[in-house]
Amino acid sequence: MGVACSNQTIPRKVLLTGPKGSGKTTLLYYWSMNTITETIPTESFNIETIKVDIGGQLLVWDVTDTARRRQFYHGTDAIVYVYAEDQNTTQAKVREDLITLLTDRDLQNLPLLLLTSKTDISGTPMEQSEETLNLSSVLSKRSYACAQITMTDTSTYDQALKKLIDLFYT
Ligand SMILES: Nc1nc2c(ncn2[C@@H]2O[C@H](COP(=O)(O)OP(=O)(O)OP(=O)(O)O)[C@@H](O)[C@H]2O)c(=O)[nH]1
Ligand SMILES: [Mg+2]
Repeated sequence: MGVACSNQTIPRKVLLTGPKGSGKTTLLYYWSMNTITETIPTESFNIETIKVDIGGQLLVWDVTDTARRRQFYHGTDAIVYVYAEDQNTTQAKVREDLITLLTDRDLQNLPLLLLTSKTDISGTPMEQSEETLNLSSVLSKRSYACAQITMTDTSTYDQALKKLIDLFYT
């Protein structure tokens, strides 16, 4: 992947979550296999180990947005939240979900990567996303980064992975 990481043997646990159909599994399999694959809706979760340079590994849990999501939180080192604006996912719903997620006692103060997905469809300007979502209260004590991703330009997936790795060291 061409991403620098420290020489650690214990994989970092990453919780990859967000609304249904937002593109989480597409991203997970790209990070894992370096190719875009067809997906089916995730029933519960997917898990992949992603190797980064110099021996680092990420254990990424792709957990879809269900009432049972919480059982996957314990031991998480960083959160990746993927959302795409469409008829089913409004900014208000995303904000509400993010506040519930980020105020959970198992996830407080953990680094967050906030990804706006499917920008080939929505074209949401990323600079506005965290502001539009009005998340300052839950972002103030944590490292976070934002990015736009689209499966039509996989360099956006590579850049998102680099941002995730960087978050572990800020
Ligand atoms: N146009 C477009 N479609 C995308 C993009 N990313 C994913 N998709 C499509 O959106 C659909 C859902 O993608 P998934 O990766 O399965 O989404 P998910 O978030 O894992 O969905 P659940 O498992 O149901 O929560 C698939 O048909 C993908 O091919 C994108 O950037 N642009
Ligand atoms: Mg999925």
